[in-house]
Amino acid sequence: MKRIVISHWDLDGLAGATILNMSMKVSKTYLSSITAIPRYINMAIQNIGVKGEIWISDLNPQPNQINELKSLLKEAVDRKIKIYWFDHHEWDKSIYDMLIEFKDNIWYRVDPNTIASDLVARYFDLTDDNYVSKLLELAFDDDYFLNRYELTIMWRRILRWYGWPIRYKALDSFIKRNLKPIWMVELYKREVKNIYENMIREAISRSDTIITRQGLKIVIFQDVDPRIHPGEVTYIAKTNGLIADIYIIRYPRGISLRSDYIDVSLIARKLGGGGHRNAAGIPGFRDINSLLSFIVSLEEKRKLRESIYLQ
Ligand SMILES: [Mn+2]
Repeated sequence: MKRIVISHWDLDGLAGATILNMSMKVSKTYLSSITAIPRYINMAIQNIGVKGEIWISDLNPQPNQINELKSLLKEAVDRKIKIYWFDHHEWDKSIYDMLIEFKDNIWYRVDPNTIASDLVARYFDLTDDNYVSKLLELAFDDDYFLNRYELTIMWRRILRWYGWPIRYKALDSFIKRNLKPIWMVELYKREVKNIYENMIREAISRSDTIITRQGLKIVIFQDVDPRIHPGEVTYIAKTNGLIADIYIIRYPRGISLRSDYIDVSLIARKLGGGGHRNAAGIPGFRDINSLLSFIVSLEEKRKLRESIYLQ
């Protein structure tokens, strides 16, 4: 029986994929982005053939992928392939509704109060394992943007900077229980650190500030290089006194939304994306004007104010 892992490529995703590889015999691991979920599920199904398992971690299915996912799940049922899915992003209700008819074939655990790799570790009862707890600490540090360790920042930047081959190389090091391989440290010092920090400063210098009629302050970072992490731009902007209610980071292939107290996942979900309350994204969406008018319409309906939360 073949077992395939599909996981996100960031630290939480890599940690989840690592724990799955440590806990079971895995024939193949695919690292994926949110938009590529259906493509990799399809590849996994073709690769397995008949009878097997697909384990997914740290990836949230998008409402616009529903039809594609539904036909893939039907194929998985026909081929006796069972799916296990761990995630910590908010899933749209339409996804849960679609999954009902597949309840014998798909097992999922979605808990926005933690990270996906923590759910995986708990499933395999590995949270007390020394190496696993270090891995989880790193993933928490990245996902909650605590930045307590320089190692977190190094990995976050390296994983964004170099793309797929380096992400697989990182996974390989993690599976070999090496969280700080020399190749990564050298690459970071030689090629990433300075250029990355310059790019963040440059993105901040080109930002636009908009204040809506109701007084909502929105900062837009236009055309940001995809290698720059949205949390880092926002974090450094805030440190420099650029304070806003909502931050919009516009990438060549999508938009990221950040806020300290407004539920931006509400905005993202309505426009075909998703995420968390204070960090969400809309893959493939770039139309700032319609995004702004949508935010204003929510604000006028007082939806955004109702979403304001205190932590
Ligand atoms: Mn992730």
